Amino acid sequence: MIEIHPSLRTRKIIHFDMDAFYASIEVRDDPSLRGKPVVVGGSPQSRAVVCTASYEARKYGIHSAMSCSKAARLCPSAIFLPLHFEKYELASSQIRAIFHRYTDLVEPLSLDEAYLDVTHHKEGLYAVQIAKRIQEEVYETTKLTGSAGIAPNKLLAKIASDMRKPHGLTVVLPEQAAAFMQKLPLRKIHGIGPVTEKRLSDVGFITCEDVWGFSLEALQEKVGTQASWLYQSARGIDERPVRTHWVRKSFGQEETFAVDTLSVEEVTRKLHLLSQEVSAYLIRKKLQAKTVTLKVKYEDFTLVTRRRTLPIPLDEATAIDAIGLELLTATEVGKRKVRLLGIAASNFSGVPL
Ligand code: TTP
Ligand code: MG
Repeated sequence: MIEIHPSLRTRKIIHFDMDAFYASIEVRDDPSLRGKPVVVGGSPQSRAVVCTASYEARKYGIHSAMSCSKAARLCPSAIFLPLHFEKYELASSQIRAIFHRYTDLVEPLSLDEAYLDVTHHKEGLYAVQIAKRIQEEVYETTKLTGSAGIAPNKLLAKIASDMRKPHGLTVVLPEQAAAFMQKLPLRKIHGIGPVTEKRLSDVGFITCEDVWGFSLEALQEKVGTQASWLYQSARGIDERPVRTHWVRKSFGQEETFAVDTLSVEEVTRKLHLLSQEVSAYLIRKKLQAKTVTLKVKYEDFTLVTRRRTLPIPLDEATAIDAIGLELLTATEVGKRKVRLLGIAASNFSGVPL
């Protein structure tokens, strides 16, 4: 008899995610693009990056965040399109209105995806029926397809929605949670990015199953403060509620240089401007931040961040700028060409979390 964690018995969560969202919208609006490799983001002659690519383009190895010039090398016949945010925002608001027909508990994650808590549905529909209806209504309204994951929590639902794209539907029942996670790479857990993945693989953790043999105490020795979260996530346990109101936890601005630069002066000038924008936001929102994070992307796309937390919260541009300058000295700016610079404020005081 397998033991099922009690939290897996209490809720029904859907994660809904549109398929190749920006690209599908462009194809819908220009049927001559159908079946072709389409890349949305900008021109391969510019320094634009890929925002998304149609599934036909993905077969060539093209993916989000790759430079458009590289995408063009991988697939010379690809069609490159600029962004049309008004269209994406319209489709996004249409799908959100459909979600709200079924539950008030909707947590959007981005323009094209959301968690829905459908535990208490007014008409008593099963979660799978709701997900199917949403797929149908989304298609009728927008002529776009989306995929759904249905599970007892957000962690499982998010992984599930990605398993049968496009237009897929994947259900994970409470008794399947552990087996569903078992063979998955830890990287599939929302929140484990490349850096954490590397840190975990360095201590021998590649799949969820690798974590199972360790007690919480033993995990603490290996991964420190992340132990409890990892212990639970690797078993498919996640008790986070679906949150309808997000409190912003950080605000940052970043910019790509027109040409990669070695000039400290140019980077400093940009930092000055970005600090002013971040400060203006904080002041407008009556927020003060204790942590400032500097982000530098070098010409080879390697990314470093440098962070400082202060005893006293701040919002002034000169203060943010000064910390940014100090953090710059801990990078290789001036020695390596810089592609992008960013500065962010976080750890706000005076806001309820
Ligand atoms: P995703 O849901 O990650 O991707 P997708 O909808 O294009 O494809 P999939 O079928 O795999 O879900 O992101 C939604 C949209 O957000 C995407 O269409 C474009 C935008 N986006 C970016 O602008 N930059 C990025 O790096 C990513 C990942 C997405
Ligand atoms: Mg998507």
